[in-house]
Amino acid sequence: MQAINSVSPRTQSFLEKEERYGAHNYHPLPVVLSRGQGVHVWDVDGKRYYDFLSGYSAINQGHCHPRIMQAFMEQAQKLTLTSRAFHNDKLGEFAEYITNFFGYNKVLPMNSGAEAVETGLKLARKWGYEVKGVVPEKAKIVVCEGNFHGRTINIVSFSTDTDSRNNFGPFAPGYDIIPYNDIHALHVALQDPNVVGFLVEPIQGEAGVLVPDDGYLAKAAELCREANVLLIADEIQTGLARTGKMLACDHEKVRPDILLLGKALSGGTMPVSAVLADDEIMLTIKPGQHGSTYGGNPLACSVAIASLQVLVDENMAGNSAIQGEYLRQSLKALNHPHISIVRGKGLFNAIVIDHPNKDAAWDICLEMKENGLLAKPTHGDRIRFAPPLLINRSQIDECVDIIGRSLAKWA
Ligand code: IF1
Repeated sequence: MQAINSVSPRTQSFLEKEERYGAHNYHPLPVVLSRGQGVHVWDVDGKRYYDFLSGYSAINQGHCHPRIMQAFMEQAQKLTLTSRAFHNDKLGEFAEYITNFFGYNKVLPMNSGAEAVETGLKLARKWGYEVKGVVPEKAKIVVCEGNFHGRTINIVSFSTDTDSRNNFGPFAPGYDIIPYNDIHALHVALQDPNVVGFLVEPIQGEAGVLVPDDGYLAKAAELCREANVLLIADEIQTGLARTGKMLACDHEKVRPDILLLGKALSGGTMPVSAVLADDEIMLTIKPGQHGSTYGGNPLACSVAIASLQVLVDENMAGNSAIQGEYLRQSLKALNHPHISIVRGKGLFNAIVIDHPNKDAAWDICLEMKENGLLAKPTHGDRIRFAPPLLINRSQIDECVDIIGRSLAKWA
């Protein structure tokens, strides 16, 4: 069945310009957004939508949060970039704030998520050689099948997704890929004395919100500790209240040795990422050995402090837990024959569409767009539902109604 796909001439003109002049590295829904506030976005024709992607969880605090905007604007008028060749009056304040917030000795600020991941991997190797005493050039990092950690050549070197890798080789060595959610496989991999780190997403996002078994992360942390291997948690998507706790690791009281944050660290205003670790690890990197022009810039630092403070002051983790549970219950109550799975934690959720038409998930997303809700399919048959964390119960009711109506003709 073909979903309605009405696109105004105005929208069409934006689509054509992007298509003509922009690289074709994405396949977006045909909607052109020009405004956002809280849980809503508006397109160029003035139509309002619920945002159920939240910029891949960068907009946890909601679009254009007033306090984050205020921090952004105040700092933007004073000082935006010094480079790390000089000090600025915000970096120390941010470093103190975020290390106290998460309980680590030190922070290393970067920009994109991929840069935070690269930093974590470099730290693990340096620690491996200089503290653990691994033979030069032999360090190995264990990663999981179905991972998503970014798009650099090094990171796609250990991706298992064909699209991410195809014709981008040669790839970087030094990675051992094991199945996700498989403690035995981890146990076996950790027997190799050259392993310095285990890089893992507490919940796999790109894979379609794959929640591992209860206890997986805690057990993995224990095995890493026993093997003297660093647990590197990629909380770039799962962190910052998305799953109903400040960190997804908090569900199992796990404290990673290296914590990677990004996305919502800036409330969606600009790329801000951070790597947190204790001195034994962080101080292996000396002046001149790693960095970035924009990392730790005063604008990013001011925005990051506000973004974290808003999460706490508005109890977004608590709301994420409550509304997430309610959303999953309500989706299950739809009892739809083509929704085979509803899964997630907090407001990090996905449904799996079971339908003979392999474009069904895409067509359902087009239908939901017509009805005022934006979500994006992944891996063909999965649709992520991850609204901003300030969504309330009556808005969830409205959204589930939209989802139900959009699915109606597929029954
Ligand atoms: C794209 C997915 C989400 C991430 C984790 C690191 C990064 C990401 C766990 C890198 C980024 C993105 C990037 C975005 C699509 C997206 C995504 F579907 F591909 F998997 F969110 F679910 N670690 N995730 O999820 O962060 O360098 O992008 O700042 O279009 O590539 P980045």
